[in-house]
Amino acid sequence: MPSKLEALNRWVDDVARLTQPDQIHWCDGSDAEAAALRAQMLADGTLIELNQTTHPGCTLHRSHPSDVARVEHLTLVCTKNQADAGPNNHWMEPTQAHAKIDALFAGCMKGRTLYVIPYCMGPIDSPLSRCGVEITDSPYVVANMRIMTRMGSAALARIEREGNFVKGLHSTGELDPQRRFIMHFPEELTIKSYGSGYGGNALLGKKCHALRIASWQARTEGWLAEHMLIVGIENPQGQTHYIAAAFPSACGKTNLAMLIPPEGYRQAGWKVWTIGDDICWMRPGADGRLYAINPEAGFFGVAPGTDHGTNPNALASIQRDTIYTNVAVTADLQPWWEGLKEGAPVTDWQGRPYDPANGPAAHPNSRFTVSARQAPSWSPKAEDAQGVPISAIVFGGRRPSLVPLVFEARDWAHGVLVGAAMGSETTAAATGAVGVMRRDSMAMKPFCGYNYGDYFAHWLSFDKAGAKLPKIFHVNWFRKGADGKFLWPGFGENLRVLEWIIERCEGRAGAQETAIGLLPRAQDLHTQGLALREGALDELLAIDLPRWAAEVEDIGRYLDSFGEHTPARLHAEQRRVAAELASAQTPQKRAAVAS
Ligand code: OXD
Ligand code: MN
Repeated sequence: MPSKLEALNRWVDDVARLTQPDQIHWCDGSDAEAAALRAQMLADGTLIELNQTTHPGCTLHRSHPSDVARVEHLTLVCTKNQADAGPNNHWMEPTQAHAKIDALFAGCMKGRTLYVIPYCMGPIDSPLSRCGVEITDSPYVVANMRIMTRMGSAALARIEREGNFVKGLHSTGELDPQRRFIMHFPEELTIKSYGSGYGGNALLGKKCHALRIASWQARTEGWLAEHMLIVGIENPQGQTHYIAAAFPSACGKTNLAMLIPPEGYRQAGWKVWTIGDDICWMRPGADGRLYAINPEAGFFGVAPGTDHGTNPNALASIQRDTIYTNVAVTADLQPWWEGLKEGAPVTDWQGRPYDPANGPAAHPNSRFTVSARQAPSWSPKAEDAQGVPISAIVFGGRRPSLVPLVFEARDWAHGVLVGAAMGSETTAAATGAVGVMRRDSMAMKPFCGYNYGDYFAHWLSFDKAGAKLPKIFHVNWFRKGADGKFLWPGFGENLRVLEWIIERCEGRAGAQETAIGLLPRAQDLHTQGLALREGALDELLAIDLPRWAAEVEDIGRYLDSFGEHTPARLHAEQRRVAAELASAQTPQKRAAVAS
């Protein structure tokens, strides 16, 4: 028997009976296995070898042009009761959903190999980690899962020891958008994904397991599975604070996780340590603090925009042993994308001679898959079985107007409201219109595996006796001036905002109380050596009271959309902020402020 775990063998047998593969391969995660798969994919054109002198070990995969992003409208959460999935998810009744997708799986692996991938999300020996098994007919998925997770024999041994695992069944099928579904059955800890080879739809350890299924598991087990980067900021005194930050897809999580301090900060001894760039699992420790692990072992990052100026650490990480997907290539087969200052594209992401009339050379959601250990800023603490203690939680989105550069929530309940109210412009990480403002609570809109109202209640439940919770902040790197240009330079300079956040956590930095939370005054931020336009900082820290009142009213309507699932505590918090805004706008208050 391939595994000592009867339930696992039985499931693999059942799937093989349904999908009828020519062969079954149990992945051990070894170098020899990876080399053999790579050779096979190079031979059949699934992978193209890039320039091995400049980019040793790097390959390129071109996906089907209709299969380049997550498909939220085809992603379903299938719970017995629709209310448990909530209005934030597309839903189908489980029996009907299994029947629908199993009909697609029937016979789909004829002529193909069925790969069994045992994997562990998180350090292999961590009590916070959870395991799964993905069955797929895509060797590209196997190669990516080997980078993104702890995959192979050690994971299988843990699964056999624990006796339970998340089941993920995937087939690329015909890559037909009409025959594509990404289904989740949280009550059965099961995922079924058909018809897409794209990362978020096909690497089932990532969004499907580590967020949608894990958020459900986390609710029942008392922890949090979040769409957050984890970064360690070491000050010149050698103390490191860990920050977990939630931003929607393609809003700079990878850049923030790998930030390079501005020159003056570097000279003073500031260092930045990367734990994770996309997913964070957090659990209260014995001392009441929240401890976090990155369940992933690699980065599946957005390539366009990555350059020496924006993210030198990411660029350094992807010079070797990287799988590129849907980037363009130069004449000498080096990977290329918009925003990369060196080289020029000759072949676009679809393999056509590059012609600007066809649009960008690299797909806007083209990606690199690389081991986290290759980042110069990688922290060995990423392997710590106990996780790292979180000092601050940061929420943020793309808000061209209204939302200031940074503010602090008064307390945990206010912070949960701030996270729930998060909004952002949509990006190319999912199919659909780009640049449309939508609410994306805790950046989990596409990833929360259950009713958002219940999720807000779960967040609130951490505020209990003995808890030493992180402070919660909101940032906005994307604020624009009247000329349409960004007011804040972003990237490495964001450390100045993180510094204020850390000093607030240590009780050292000043702030002013406002109706929406605590804001730094200009003198509370260190702006030495920062070239900001005249008046930019005032604009970045200003609060437009009437527009904020309208925003908070809209947040109230949004909370109502989850009906009785929205906790009363959150409604109360929204009403409190609305009342503070109303009183801040009264003439008496204005006079008091002016005097
Ligand atoms: C991702 C996403 O790939 O959020 O991380 O889409
Ligand atoms: Mn993401």
